[in-house]
Amino acid sequence: MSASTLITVAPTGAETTKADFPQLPTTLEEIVENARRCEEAGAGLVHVHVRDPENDHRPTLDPVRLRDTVQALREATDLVVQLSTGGSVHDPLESRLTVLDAEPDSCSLTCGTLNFGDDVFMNPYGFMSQLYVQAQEKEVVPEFELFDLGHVAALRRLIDQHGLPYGGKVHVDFVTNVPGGMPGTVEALVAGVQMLPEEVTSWSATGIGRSHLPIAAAALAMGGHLRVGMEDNLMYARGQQVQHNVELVERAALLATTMQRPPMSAEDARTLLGVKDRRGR
Ligand code: KMH
Ligand code: ZN
Repeated sequence: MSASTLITVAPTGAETTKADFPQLPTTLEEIVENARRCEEAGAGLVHVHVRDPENDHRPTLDPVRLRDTVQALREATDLVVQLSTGGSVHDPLESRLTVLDAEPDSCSLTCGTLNFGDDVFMNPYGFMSQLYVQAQEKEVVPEFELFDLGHVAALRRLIDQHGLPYGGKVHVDFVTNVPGGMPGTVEALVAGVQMLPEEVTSWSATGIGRSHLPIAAAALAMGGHLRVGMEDNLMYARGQQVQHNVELVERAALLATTMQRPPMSAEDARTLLGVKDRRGR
């Protein structure tokens, strides 16, 4: 069991609108300010979805915005910068394959298609495979997003077909409680962890909505790492909205410290995940 805890913050996501939730960080300045404060509070990695303030703060995969965001986060923090290749359910696969051109440290790589509420989040095997090889070639460390148990089997297939990712480490993240994916229960998480390929070197978990805290507690107890943030959970407690991502990171850090597995630094997160140092400082 790792002696410390990687806390990932997913500050924005692609689903919540700025109109519905004005405190959601969507501008470059807001995302950088959130990342900086979350790093101070114990986060080691930031999982980024970019929005377009000139288009109602909707999700965008615009290459210039992606690159500017990576650079700004790299200048302002030491966090591992992970770009989402999942984007929004409306993003075409071809656009999602251009995300790595922005040269992030890490990228998400979802290991299968699933129903996503009333939508479908498309991740056919050929797409996953292309993304996996692209990440190897561009020396970007993938984080495998597992929304369902079948996704664990698909990860096995990717490793068998293409070998280990760049850096030699295999980090996965269980995203539980999406309507259409695995439930946010301890039983489902245990089943997923038991199925992990032996090549997996670390895993984290998040629970969408009200499963946020139970999944965090279970992950800590099982030796896993944590992902928190407004992408996954907008409520701090019953009737109390999250006002800033730092609240969720602070609570995760407290929980992890109480469990004798305090938050790891961004530097240690880089080592854990085997990312290439692109900071050039
Ligand atoms: N927005 C979801 C459809 C990822 O970032 O790779 C996909 C998602 C996963 O958030
Ligand atoms: Zn995401």
